[in-house]
Amino acid sequence: MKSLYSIILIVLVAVNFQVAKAEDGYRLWLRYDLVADPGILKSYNKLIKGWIVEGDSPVIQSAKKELDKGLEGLLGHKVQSFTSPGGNGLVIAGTPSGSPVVASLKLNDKLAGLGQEGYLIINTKYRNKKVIVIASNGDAGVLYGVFNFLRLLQTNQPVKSLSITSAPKIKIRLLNHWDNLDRSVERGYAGLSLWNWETLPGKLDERYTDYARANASVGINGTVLTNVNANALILTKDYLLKVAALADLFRSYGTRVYLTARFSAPVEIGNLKTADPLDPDVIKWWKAKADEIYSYIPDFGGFVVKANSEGQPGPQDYKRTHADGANTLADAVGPHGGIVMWRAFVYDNNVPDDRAKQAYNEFVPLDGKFRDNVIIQVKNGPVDFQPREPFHPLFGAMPRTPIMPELQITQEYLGSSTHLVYLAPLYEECLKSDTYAKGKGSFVAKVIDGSLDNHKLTAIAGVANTGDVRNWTGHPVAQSNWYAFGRLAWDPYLTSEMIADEWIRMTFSNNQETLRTISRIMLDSREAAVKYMTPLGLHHIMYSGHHYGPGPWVSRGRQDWTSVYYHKADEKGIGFNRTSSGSNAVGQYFPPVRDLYENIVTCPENLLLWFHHVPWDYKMKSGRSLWDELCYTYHDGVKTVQLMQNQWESIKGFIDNDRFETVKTLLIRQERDAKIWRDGCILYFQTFSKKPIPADLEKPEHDLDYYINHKYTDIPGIS
Ligand code: BDP
Repeated sequence: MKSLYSIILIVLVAVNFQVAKAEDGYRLWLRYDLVADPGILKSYNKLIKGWIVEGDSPVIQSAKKELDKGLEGLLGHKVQSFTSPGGNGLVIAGTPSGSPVVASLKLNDKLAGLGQEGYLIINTKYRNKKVIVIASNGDAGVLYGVFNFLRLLQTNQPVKSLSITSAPKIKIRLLNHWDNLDRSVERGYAGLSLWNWETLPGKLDERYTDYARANASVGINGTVLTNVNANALILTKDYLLKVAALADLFRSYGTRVYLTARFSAPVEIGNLKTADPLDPDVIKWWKAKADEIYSYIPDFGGFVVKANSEGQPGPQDYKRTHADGANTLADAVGPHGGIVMWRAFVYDNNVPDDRAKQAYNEFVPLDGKFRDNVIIQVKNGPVDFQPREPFHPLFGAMPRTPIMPELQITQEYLGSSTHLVYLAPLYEECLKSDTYAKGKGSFVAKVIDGSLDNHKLTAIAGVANTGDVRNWTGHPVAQSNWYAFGRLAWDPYLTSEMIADEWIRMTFSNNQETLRTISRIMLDSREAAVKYMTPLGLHHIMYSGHHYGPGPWVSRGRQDWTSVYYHKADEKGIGFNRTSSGSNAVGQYFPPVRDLYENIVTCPENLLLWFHHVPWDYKMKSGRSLWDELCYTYHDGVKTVQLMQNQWESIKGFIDNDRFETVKTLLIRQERDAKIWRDGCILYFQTFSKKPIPADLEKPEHDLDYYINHKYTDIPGIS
């Protein structure tokens, strides 16, 4: 009998082991597996004997659940919860108002200035016993503190003498979902929308909770559920009740819900004859709609609006300005505490001399004309989420108006969910750009955290890369872009290296060699993509139907949707002259940035063709001609992908096989596609330069026609 039990036990343990080892990526960076290093595990077990979290609010309940789950997984056994403190080694979490124990620690001085979301984590003594305290002024801060504490354990940091204070530098930190009501996702490459409108409000999928947990773990506190190309139906009662069900759930993780508003909604669902923002009936309609929304969702965050852009309706249809439009909506949600995020990604039906200038031209004259609860949402660069763009000239140029950046997490122009591209360096490049708006040190990060122009309303948005595929983002490493966005939204001064380090430790392993290798791959990946797609400042040369592969030859249709409009290659040279002798887009930047870009000698080479039309035999800093440099840079990009493949191979056996094989397979495709980009572009540009590809470089495998006609059969969302 005994041996039968032993066999059953062994089988159970083995099955368990298998389950623990199977890594489908669903758990993201919140895996909470047993701490692998025995010494570190021992030290944690010595220091952590139990926990006590006082308070009853839904957010505090979430904090309790997370701490319980996290500690059990990481320490390998259930860690006892207490109702009153007594012994050594308790983790105490709460607010002074909700937790008598935290109140008795008299932390008010230390908590002052941390707001409702900031927190501190310290080792201290309670009635002479050693404890770890996670305290905040607000419940959300307690939850964020708990996640930070668990992160310390997940990343194997010492927790013996903690003295952490952390508070978000940006108030509203949002994911923007470009999700449609039929569950398709615009520029989504990870399956269907997370929001199952069909089964809402009745069924609350477990995924909604895990989504909210993931967001809260990095401090994301808002989610815009719907596509910027909006459908007015979302503002009808039936849909609003579904939204309310999500809002109720997300609230317990400190997350507010926002929606996109279709400007013509008063006509489409309100039966009005006009959507003119100054029409009294339209004003009344928006107010009533806002009142209705707040009756279902008392903490509704507000609206995101894409107006008069790419065919979307807007105030200009009625000869009104963006400010008129934004203010009408702002007046409707304002009394309830809501905001309007009005997008500056605009371009009308008349093709401008330079699309890159349009947002600045339309918005700068409106500075100071928006209500206090309006914030202007500006893409990181002046064209459209390209692999590399200079920072948007609107940053710093509207001092009397709050400005928020919109970053793209989904990899629309960066290989969708097939290419491994870690985006933190792209975000960081923008955030750390110096606008010189108020002299040296006027970084984009300072514009958006409100410190440069003294704004209280601050926000940041990332276009989400999530979907209903099991691992949320398709490519396992694409999860890091969601993570990195959240971390930078909390603190735009963090570095890509730090963020990658945390994410790899939590997602893959704390093993030094593995960590170093994955980190190297990730940190090199964005530059590699720029090099094999759009080197030296080239941009918008992707295929037109999908944005996955190359299409420098695209020349038909609306001019500013073609590639030839942007690269302007001819027998003389290549690049868009945006200097004072061209479109003068450089004039939208403050000096000395303007002068830096204006001068071909000082213009950074990685933006050269963004700002200059450059002769093919222009001598580059390397001593090579522009043509040769272009060829070498394209080749460098492919070489980096090959190096990434070798590096990945070296960690075989050090991480789970599932994710190892998935990434390996995707890297093979990435190499293939990088070559398609490289060879397609080089062959096409060669028809203008009429110069040979340098002799030491690998020759293209096919002729230009092959690349022009290439069809992908294995890329999500592309057929
Ligand atoms: C472009 C996308 C398009 C979006 C648009 C936007 O291709 O799908 O609707 O941005 O941001 O990059 O409005």
